[in-house]
Amino acid sequence: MTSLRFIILLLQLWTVCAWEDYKDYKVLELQPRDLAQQQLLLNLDREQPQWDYLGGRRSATDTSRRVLVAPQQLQQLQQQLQLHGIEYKVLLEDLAPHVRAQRAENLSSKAKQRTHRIDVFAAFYNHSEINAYMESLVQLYPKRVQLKTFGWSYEQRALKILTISNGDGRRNKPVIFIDATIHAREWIAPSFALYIIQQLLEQAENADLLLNYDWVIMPVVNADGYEFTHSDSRFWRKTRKPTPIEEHIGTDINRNFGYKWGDDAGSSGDPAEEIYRGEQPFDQPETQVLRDALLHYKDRLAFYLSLHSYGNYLLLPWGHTSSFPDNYFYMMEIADAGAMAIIQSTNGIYSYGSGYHLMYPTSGDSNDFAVALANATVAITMELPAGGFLGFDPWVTHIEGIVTESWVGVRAMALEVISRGYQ
Ligand code: 0X9
Ligand code: ZN
Repeated sequence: MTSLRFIILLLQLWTVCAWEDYKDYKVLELQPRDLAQQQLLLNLDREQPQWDYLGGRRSATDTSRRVLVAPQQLQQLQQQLQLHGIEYKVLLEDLAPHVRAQRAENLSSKAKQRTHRIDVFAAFYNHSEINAYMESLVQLYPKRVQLKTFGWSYEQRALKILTISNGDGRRNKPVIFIDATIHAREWIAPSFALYIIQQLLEQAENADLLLNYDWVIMPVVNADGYEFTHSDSRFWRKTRKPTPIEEHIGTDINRNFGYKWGDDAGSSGDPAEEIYRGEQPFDQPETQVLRDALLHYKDRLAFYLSLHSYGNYLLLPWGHTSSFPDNYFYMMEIADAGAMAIIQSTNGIYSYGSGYHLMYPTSGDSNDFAVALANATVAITMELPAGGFLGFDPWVTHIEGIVTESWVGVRAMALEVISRGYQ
């Protein structure tokens, strides 16, 4: 064995050791009977941080909820469900083989690839692969692509933002700004960001999207968390910066923005929770980078789109209050164009409206910040479709279907923004 192969083997062994295998973690499918029970699950989700994602809906037509439960927490959850009369079944007895199979699918699919061009449909890529790919685009399209490191993550990963133009040399066009991977485990989001990049650079039919607008794309905001989902713990959501409580790591970037930060209805001050807002607004370097990037484009931000999963939603501001921004109906028309285009192409159903009303209150999220403090005319948080057992974990074989459908929606929304002219 050559020494290089030996080193690779050691590295592989090391990643296997670090890997959280989710042995005996169960996936429960809950069937709330009515709206009251759905609300109850949302409340339980808030009160009991150990049960992740009780409130999340898979799609408009599916009223069931799925939840990941650690072996030591199963009994307590079952008791709660029985107490409230909520029906459930055990969908998966042990998540470990599923996580293993998905990891194997992804690694073997990547091993087969021979070109430097990222094949979006063939695998999920980690942070360094995505950065390397963006670097290669600068070489390939020197007149159309700019890549800037806007800052570094807590663990010192370069946070890169790509600007795509049509190369006509016109400066300061209005901007369509897209970010992805604020939440680490939402793997379909960076894949979709990469697909959008390829559509804009490689497909001549999309030239209309670049005539009077530049596209600014940040595929991985939460670089440390995302890397951690590849190397250690597939369902990690937050950043990786320690909190004041030693056993709890990470902050939710989407509660860490400094507009209406700190409201208990839409975020948590408890580092144990998945929606922990941090000790101070913007105390996460990743939030600072996204803030600075949005402020950089402040007076030409025609459309801010934040890619998340899951649930098939186009969420508009506000998240922090039940009232609506001044141009809410303008934003609704943009969302309507996206939802209609998707239903016509695949029958996919998206719900759209204010995040507060459609999903749950959020305070300190990027969407509200973009509108309130970075003057975005339109801001939409797009919750892409669910996949896999938990919604965040589509199989590689499902990437193509999800990203091609989503592109139909994003293209239609961008065209709607463009046809109305930047206002
Ligand atoms: O909770 C979040 O941050 C987002 N959902 S996710 O499942 N991807 O975590 C929703 C953000 C919603 N934004 C507004 N309500 N404005
Ligand atoms: Zn998210």
